[in-house]
Amino acid sequence: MEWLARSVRLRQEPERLLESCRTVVSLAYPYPLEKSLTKDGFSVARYTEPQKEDYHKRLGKLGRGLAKEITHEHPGCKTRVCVDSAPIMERSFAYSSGIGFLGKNNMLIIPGQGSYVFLVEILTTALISENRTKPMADQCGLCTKCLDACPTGALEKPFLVDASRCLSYLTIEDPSDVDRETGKKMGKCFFGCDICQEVCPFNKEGSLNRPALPSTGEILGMGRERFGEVFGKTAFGRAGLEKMKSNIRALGSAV
Ligand code: B12
Ligand code: SF4
Ligand code: SF4
Repeated sequence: MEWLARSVRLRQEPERLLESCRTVVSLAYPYPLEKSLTKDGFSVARYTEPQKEDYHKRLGKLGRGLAKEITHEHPGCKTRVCVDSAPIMERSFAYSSGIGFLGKNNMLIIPGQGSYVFLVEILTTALISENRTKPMADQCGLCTKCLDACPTGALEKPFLVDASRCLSYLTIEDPSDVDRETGKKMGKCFFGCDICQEVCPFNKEGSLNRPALPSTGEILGMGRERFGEVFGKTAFGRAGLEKMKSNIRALGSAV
């Protein structure tokens, strides 16, 4: 992920994304605790919400609706909406805006809500200064559950994720196949990883899992056209059919 290192400065300077930017409005949008399962009991990360359109598009639309309200209140101002789509450090801005604290698992955690939230920013040239809250103090205390539970050791130490070992990177972003050793660490989940959030006491327990996906066998048998029909508009569309198939093959359990 060299692109990440190359854009660190840009990520901290929103005025490079929107000239004369004076305010960053940070928003968090929750997604369900429920885990989506395949008919044969395998799972995917919760953020994927496979019944819905990819969150980048969905939340982009919502964000642009809010941006219009800002323009209405501050005529002539410019706005830009970012949802995981622009080089901006979303968690840092969310933290600075006081909507949550950063957990040792690197996630933005909102006490009472947890970390299963997407982050969205509205950059604007308008100066909006009402209701500014202070950054929230760390609430992890002595807990190290996420560090202890990470199956690959990607969570090397508090606040540091080594992307090259993170199952989320390996099963979504990395174009190469997941090796069998890593596959064994994936448990039942073949797309993304929620382990360092599942163990976190700030995320409520007891959600029902729902069988919302075709079986792994059916996915393995899909052609491009069928994949497009079933998953084309979802978060899986970005990774593509071949990556999903390769992840399924890598699972430690016999599929
Ligand atoms: C690249 C990326 C990844 C890479 C991570 C690479 C890396 N090492 O950061 C990979 C593919 C591994 C990944 C995985 C996941 N990601 Co991701 N990812 C991003 C992305 C696009 C950029 C992150 C980035 O800039 N990283 C660089 C580092 C330097 O910055 P950082 O992540 O913000 O983390 C730093 C801060 O926490 C920082 N810090 C900053 N200020 C402060 C202040 C204090 C006081 C402290 C203590 C710390 C602190 O310490 C960290 C440095 O190590 C963001 C969207 C965005 N544009 O920000 C989404 C984003 C961070 N991901 C998100 C999600 C949901 C995930 C997954 C949960 C997906 C999944 N279920 O599989 C996992 C979780 C892994 C984990 N534990 O972090 C959400 C997080 C929402 C939230 N509640 O925090 C984001 C914000 C996308 C979104 N718009 O919703 N992701
Ligand atoms: S998402 Fe999974 S692999 Fe990545 S840091 Fe968290 S527990 Fe470790
Ligand atoms: S599991 Fe514990 S240490 Fe990790 S983020 Fe949650 S409260 Fe913090």
